[in-house]
Amino acid sequence: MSDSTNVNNQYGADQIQILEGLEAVRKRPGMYIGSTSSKGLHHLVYEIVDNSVDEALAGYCTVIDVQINDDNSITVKDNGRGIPVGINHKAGLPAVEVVFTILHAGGKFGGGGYKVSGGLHGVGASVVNALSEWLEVIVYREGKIHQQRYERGHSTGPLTVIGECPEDKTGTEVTFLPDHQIFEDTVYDFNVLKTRLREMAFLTKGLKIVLRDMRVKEDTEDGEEKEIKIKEKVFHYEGGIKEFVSYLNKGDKPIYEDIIYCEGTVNNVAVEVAMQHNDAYNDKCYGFVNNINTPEGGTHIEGFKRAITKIFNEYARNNKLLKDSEDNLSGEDIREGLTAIISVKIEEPQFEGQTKQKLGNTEARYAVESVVTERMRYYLEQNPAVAKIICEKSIVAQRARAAARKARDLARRKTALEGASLPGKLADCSDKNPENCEIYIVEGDSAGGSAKTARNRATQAILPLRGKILNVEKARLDRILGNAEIRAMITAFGTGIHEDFNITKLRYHKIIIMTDADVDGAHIATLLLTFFYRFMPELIKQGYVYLAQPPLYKLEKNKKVWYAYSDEELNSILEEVGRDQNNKIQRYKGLGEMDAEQLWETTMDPEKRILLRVNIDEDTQSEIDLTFTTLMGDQVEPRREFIEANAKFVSNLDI
Ligand code: TSJ
Repeated sequence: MSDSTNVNNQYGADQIQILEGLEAVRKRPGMYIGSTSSKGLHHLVYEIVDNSVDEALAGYCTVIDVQINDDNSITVKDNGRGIPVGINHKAGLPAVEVVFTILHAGGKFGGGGYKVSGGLHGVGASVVNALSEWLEVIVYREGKIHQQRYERGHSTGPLTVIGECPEDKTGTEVTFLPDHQIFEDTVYDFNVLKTRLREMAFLTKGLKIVLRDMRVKEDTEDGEEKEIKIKEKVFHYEGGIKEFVSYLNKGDKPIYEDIIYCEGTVNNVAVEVAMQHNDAYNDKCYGFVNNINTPEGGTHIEGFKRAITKIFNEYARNNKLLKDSEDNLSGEDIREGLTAIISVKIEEPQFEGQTKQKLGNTEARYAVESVVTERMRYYLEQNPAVAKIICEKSIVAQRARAAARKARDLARRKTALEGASLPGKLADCSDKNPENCEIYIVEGDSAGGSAKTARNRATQAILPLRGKILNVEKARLDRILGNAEIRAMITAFGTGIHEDFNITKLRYHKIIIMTDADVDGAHIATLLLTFFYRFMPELIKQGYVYLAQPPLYKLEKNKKVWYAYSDEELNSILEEVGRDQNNKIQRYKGLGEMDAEQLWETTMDPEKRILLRVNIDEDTQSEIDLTFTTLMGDQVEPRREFIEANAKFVSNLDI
């Protein structure tokens, strides 16, 4: 290999061209990383890590270490071969410099394997470099340690040998500080990185990914004390997507022990599928293309669905589990309670659909269908007990679905007949323009009563809900549609559900969940969110759903009143007014303890109230699905964890 320090003479006309390329990235960062919000900020990390994952897929890297440093810079280190340092003749620069300074020059420098970063913004290391205040790369290769530094995309000097290392120590280490001139927010969220890196580890079996947070936490309690609490997570799954499936099924009861696994390559499309049924009713089939989630599905998912529908019908017929007179099982019947990961690796993925998250390649459909058909047929022959359990569950699902269809037809006809007949418990508002209108879904009749008295009758409707809300994760459609509280919500909203859903018929542009500020209240709120998420996801996606924030404390002093929505706020109010004996502090245990006037003042008055808007980040879709099911499942522990972590669904303070 050539001496990598000897590149000074290479700086010339080419370099100017290159820098112009990266200036384009700084001018329109959104074009390259989607956005300059927190999402884009985190994307920088994935963009770098993808390169190390490629090296792992090529068979040369076993460990990737990701560290959030104290200044919110990120270090990604792998034990791969090290980015080549020899001169790339086309650019006249060391290959590593080309990687960081030429747009679209990520990834391949010979050698086979798939380029993983095939997603929407898979544009590589040069984009990260362009959007970083500074970036440093260190390459361990051929017994030497090579280093180069860049500032806002410009190298500050040539690639330099800064030391020696054992011949067998190889790898790449990159540290970058996202540019505060570009990003609105430059603070990394450990949990966001954790979710994606865990997913990557599941999708690349055997690869170990470590995530560490080195940021100093200031201990505000004691004022002066600074303390370092190093958070570290290690993701390493020898079972790969099989372990992903059991992780996703954590909150549910599997109905058989195996995780069924199929693997194969057809026409250069590598297919890997893992699946298991649990006793729930929803279907959780997640597709990945080159390790990137495809929330909109696509040909790989279609191939999977076709294969299992065909194979299970064939098996059920051949083994007389399904009589000749009976209808075929539908795909939905077979997928009831199914958790599956469908992962394909493909050379040139084509993404389509509104958000470019749907796989379009037809060869992926064929590859998944053939691999799954062949392997699954064999598996069922070898495991008749499991085959029978799945067929029987599907047959029950088929019958339930027929009953549900009847119930739904009935419900549909009823709404048609009754026209706009609204639920009796609803105190509707008089304004008929949905943009002005809001509906409060209130836990309990007594709080509902206060809310009805307190409200602004023109624009605020109140729907009190009684008792427990049905857990839609644990019930079939016929029961869900038979539930009075759920029917009341559906008719009040006016949108219909599922395939009948029509957002333009929504009667209120704010749907506000108002529950007690305690664990039970949080649970009820989550049951409601789950219902919306499963049956009317557009309500959440388009930002119509809110959580009301009732106060926790009322403080009275000298006939003046303060409300506090958190312990911190109570303390700061006390600091201000003085901590005297005659302070009267009331802790609200529930909405019911407030009279109408207080409820209006603290929670319902649009001028003063605090609302939290509920939203879903498309990137964390599978995580949210998991969290909903974890919460709603049978196990108690994950449920508690969720309630504590509930805040993560909800952002966007809307005051
Ligand atoms: F994105 C990046 F460039 F910044 C980056 C690349 C960041 C990190 C942390 C690691 C990497 C990276 C690249 N790790 N491993 C590699 N491997 C190669 O670039 C490589 C090495 C050898 C050969 C070969 O054919 O000999 C080919 C390649 C692509």
